[in-house]
Amino acid sequence: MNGPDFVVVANRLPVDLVRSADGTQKWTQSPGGLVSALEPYLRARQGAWIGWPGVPDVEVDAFEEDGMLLQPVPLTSADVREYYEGFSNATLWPLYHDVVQRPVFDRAWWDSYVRVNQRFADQTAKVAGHGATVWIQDYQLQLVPSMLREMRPDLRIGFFLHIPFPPVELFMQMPWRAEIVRGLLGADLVGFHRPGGAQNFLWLARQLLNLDPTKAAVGVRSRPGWVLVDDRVVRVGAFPISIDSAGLDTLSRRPHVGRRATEVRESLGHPKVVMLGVDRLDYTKGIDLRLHALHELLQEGRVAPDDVAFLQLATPSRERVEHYQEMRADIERIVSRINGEFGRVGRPIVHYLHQSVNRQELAAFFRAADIMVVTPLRDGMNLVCKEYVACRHDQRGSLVLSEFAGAAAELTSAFLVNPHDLDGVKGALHAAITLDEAESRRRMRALRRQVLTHDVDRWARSFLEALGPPAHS
Ligand code: GDG
Repeated sequence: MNGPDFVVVANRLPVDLVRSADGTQKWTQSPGGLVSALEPYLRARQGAWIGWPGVPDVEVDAFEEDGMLLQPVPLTSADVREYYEGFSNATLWPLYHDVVQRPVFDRAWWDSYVRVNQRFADQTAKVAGHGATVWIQDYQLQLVPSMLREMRPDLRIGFFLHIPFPPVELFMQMPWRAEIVRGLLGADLVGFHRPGGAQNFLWLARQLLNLDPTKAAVGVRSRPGWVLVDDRVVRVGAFPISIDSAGLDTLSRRPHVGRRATEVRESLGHPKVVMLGVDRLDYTKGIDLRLHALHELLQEGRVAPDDVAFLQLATPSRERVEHYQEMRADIERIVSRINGEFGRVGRPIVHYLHQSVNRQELAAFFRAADIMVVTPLRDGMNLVCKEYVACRHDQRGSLVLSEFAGAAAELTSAFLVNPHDLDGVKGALHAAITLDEAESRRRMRALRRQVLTHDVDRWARSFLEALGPPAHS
């Protein structure tokens, strides 16, 4: 029998291996937008998902779940340290996010990145059926397309980058810049969130590899650029990702979510205005600067302490990477400063949760919030702002959104801010607080039109259509 016809390759499997204290292990679902978007394709075409199970130093066999083959790729503790925490999260992540932190260029980490990418490519080459479509995800696996093509020229290979692709001046700092561009060009289609990323990449193909890519402007889900590599056409396009908009809309309408939203507002002390931030605790997300903006508004008396509560959910993330430890301390310091100066007994201003909550609770937070504050210094897309909009079927609530999130290009009815401009952020928060209801509804209606008609299924469909039918059909 031929193997799977549609293969997703990602750093993580859609399930996590969890080990209990007694040594037993079990799989738990780690549902994310990507899994639900790709599930229909995985089911319709004998599908497989290749990825790391999330625990180092274990060998686990492939297994089937709901008609999909899950193929674990093992990582040792050293791989996790060097390939994942090192090269992926302390080199590529800061470099691609405009050098918000200084990227570390470590040769041993690069070697590990190459080795682990080869391991993913080897597993994929073994699993994929003849002529199958393989969709490789994200910055951890940028060398897999060319490694895989080398072994399996029969495959149709797509690659999608979930984080921003940086300006060329920044990318040029990378010691292994040509290797990465060559790695990506193993794909038939390389996808980015924004046309700018695609254009930067095409420019680098010329500059670093002496190729002759197209120069015309790349469209959104249309007019991809292309470049000829060894007589092969590689297309390069923009495919902005989204969320399961209808699913969240339905969840947010459930009575228990509404009741919980009311309870949350009560627990926050019934303020006039509830502000909300939801992020992985990451230095790109600008959590500290939104708190600084709030702090100054309180200091200046433009916002009264009794009128406002700020709920900040900061999900633990990459806790062993040093940059993340420093940033956590900074954020926690500003939270206590605000509460120390402006809180009262039983009534803090900032309610800070360093934990994750389930989807229903998150939907209740979205429904409870008058103002959603999303201020990343750089973000490939940012799904949280779209999730907030999808949950506001009551057409209430305002969104304050950084211009440097990919989503800003689509959510133009938000209060768009430059997160580096603290006065601008304060102005936008103040404007959102004092906005009249008719204008607020007008903006939310426009945001909902965009989010409900551009969902994650449209993203997956547009990418896979551009990638074309399986190579064997
Ligand atoms: C990368 C890119 C791009 C967060 N806390 C909880 C929770 N979340 C969910 C959110 C949202 C997701 O995590 C975060 O997605 P973002 O897009 O905001 O950010 P990254 O994790 O950095 O994602 C980004 C994305 O890839 C997709 O391409 O948009 O630019 O950086 O869905 O809701 N979910 C639950 N509990 C939590 O505590 N259930």
